[in-house]
Amino acid sequence: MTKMTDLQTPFMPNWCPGCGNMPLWLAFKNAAVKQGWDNTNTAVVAGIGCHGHLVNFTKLTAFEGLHGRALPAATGIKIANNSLNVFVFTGDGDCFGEGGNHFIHACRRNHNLTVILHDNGLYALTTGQSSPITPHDAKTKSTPFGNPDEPFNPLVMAIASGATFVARAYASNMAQLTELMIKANQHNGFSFIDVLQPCETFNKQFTHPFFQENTYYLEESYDPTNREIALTRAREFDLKKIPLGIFYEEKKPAYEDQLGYLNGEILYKHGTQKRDMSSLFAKYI
Ligand SMILES: Cc1ncc(C[n+]2csc(CCOP(=O)(O)OP(=O)(O)O)c2C)c(N)n1
Repeated sequence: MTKMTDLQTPFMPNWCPGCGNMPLWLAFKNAAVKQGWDNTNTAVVAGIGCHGHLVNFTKLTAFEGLHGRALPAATGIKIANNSLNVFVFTGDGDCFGEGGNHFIHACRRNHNLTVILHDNGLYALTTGQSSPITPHDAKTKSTPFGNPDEPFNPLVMAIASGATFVARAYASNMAQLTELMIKANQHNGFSFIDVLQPCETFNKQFTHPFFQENTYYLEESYDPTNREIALTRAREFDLKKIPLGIFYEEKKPAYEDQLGYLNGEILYKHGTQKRDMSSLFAKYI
């Protein structure tokens, strides 16, 4: 059983007032308490950015590496110990800018990871430059005359690249986000939640009122098993009517299930054969 106090560290969040990281973090901790995630069974990996501070405020086994490189670190952790729940907390800059290449391949390989995108539509920690998710024409610190780039659609990227659980949420709908995080974690394979969140300080477009007015949940009758329909619904992001919910779900073996040499064992416990390498080294040294 995990208690809220078990997840506490000596550090208090230093996010700006109103930051969407706060409800996202609380939703995650609520999920951890419900599911019994603790530092013996769960690892969290974060990218670099305001979102990455989450690992300092959450007492779970954690790793924060280089900007954009959360996914390769998480992939290594999961392959080494397939019994762990592995969560990746990443920003829209971290995931699709610096880490874009890692994202498409982690989706393609269907690694059994739960990836949570803190989607505030810009680079927050470095004070508000455009990211690959910033809408076309948006004025940011690095695009004062309007963004000339076209943005990626995170859900379309995930579905097209091979992710097998793809969802969108709004950070302040905490109860729904908690349930979604639990479902995403229970999914066997690459699960991705695009969490829309405001950056009150630098993003004057994506505010709390904006998300409250312009988001709605996919219909109860929506069938997430059809990839073509999922792609069509994912493209519905027209800033006036943004659907939330589970867009796509596919049952398929995860990468880690297919490592035949492990015979179902955990890699770090797998018997290591000691080999004498001295004659090989002697050839080169
Ligand atoms: C390789 C590299 N490039 C750039 C930076 C500078 N940098 C640090 S955080 C950051 C922006 C992070 O934005 P995002 O991933 O969207 O996270 P947020 O701060 O919005 O949570 C950048 C560009 C860096 N640390 N490393």
